[in-house]
Amino acid sequence: MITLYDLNTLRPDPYRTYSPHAWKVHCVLRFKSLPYQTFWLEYPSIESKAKELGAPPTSTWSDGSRYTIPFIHDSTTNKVISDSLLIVEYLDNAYPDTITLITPGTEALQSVFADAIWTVYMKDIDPVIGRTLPNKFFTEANAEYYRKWAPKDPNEEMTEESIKDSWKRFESRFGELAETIGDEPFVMGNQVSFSDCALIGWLMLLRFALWDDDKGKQRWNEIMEWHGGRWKRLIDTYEELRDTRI
Ligand SMILES: N[C@@H](CCC(=O)N[C@@H](CS)C(=O)NCC(=O)O)C(=O)O
Repeated sequence: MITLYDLNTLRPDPYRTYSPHAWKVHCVLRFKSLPYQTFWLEYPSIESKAKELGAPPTSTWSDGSRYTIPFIHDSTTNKVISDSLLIVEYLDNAYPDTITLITPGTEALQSVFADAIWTVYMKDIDPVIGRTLPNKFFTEANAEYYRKWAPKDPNEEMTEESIKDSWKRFESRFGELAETIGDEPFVMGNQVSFSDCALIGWLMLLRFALWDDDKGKQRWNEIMEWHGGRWKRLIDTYEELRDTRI
C-alpha cells in the first residue's frame, strides 16, 4: 500500500490539500489507478515524520535541511521517497504496468515545465493569491507557520486596479500557454504526462484560494471558461478518473 504524506487543512475531501506538489502526486496516482491512502500532516510535524520514516529533505534553508511534503511510503517495496518529481519517477519504475507519466528522455523538460508553471505562467497572480492565504480552511498550526514562512511584503500593497491588472496578465499568460499547447488535450499532445498533473496541481492551489466566497467561486468558474474551456476539460479529465484513495 502506498501512503502519501500531505498537508492538512479543514477543507473536506476531495479538495483538502492546497499543496500543488502534493496535488501532482494525487493526480499521478489516479492516472495510474494505484490505490493509496493519505496521511495528513501539519507543517510543524513534517520534519519529524519525514525523519522517522527516512524521507530525505528536498532542499536546504540557510540554517539546515528543508523537509517537505509530499513524500510517500510504499509498504510493498518498503521505499520512502520525497519530492514530487522523484516520487513520480519512482512510481513509473516500480509500477511499469501502469501509464508512464515521465517518458524516458523527457525528465529535464518536464521538470523545467513543472517549475515554469509557477515562475512564468502564474507569477502575476502570486501576490493576489498570497494575500488571501492563510484562509479559514487553514488549521491553527499551519496558519501560524505559514505566516512566519510567507510574511506579507509591505511594499506589495495592492489596489483594486493592480489586482485587476494581475488577473489580466495572468489570463493572457495562460492564453499564451494554451496557444503553445495547441488543440490537443495534453501538454504532450494526446499523451498525458507529469506536466499535465503539474498544471492541475497549480490550478488546484488557485481553486483552494478562490473557493472561499461567491466572488472567488465566480472567478474560478471564469477561469474554467477561459481559452475555450481547456482548463476545465483538463481538470474534468482528472476528476472523471476513478478515485483510488482507500
Ligand atoms: N520540490 C518539492 C517542493 C515541495 C514543497 O515545497 N512543499 C511545501 C508545501 S507545498 C512544504 O512542504 N513546505 C514545508 C516547509 O517549507 O517547511 C516537491 O516537488 O515535492
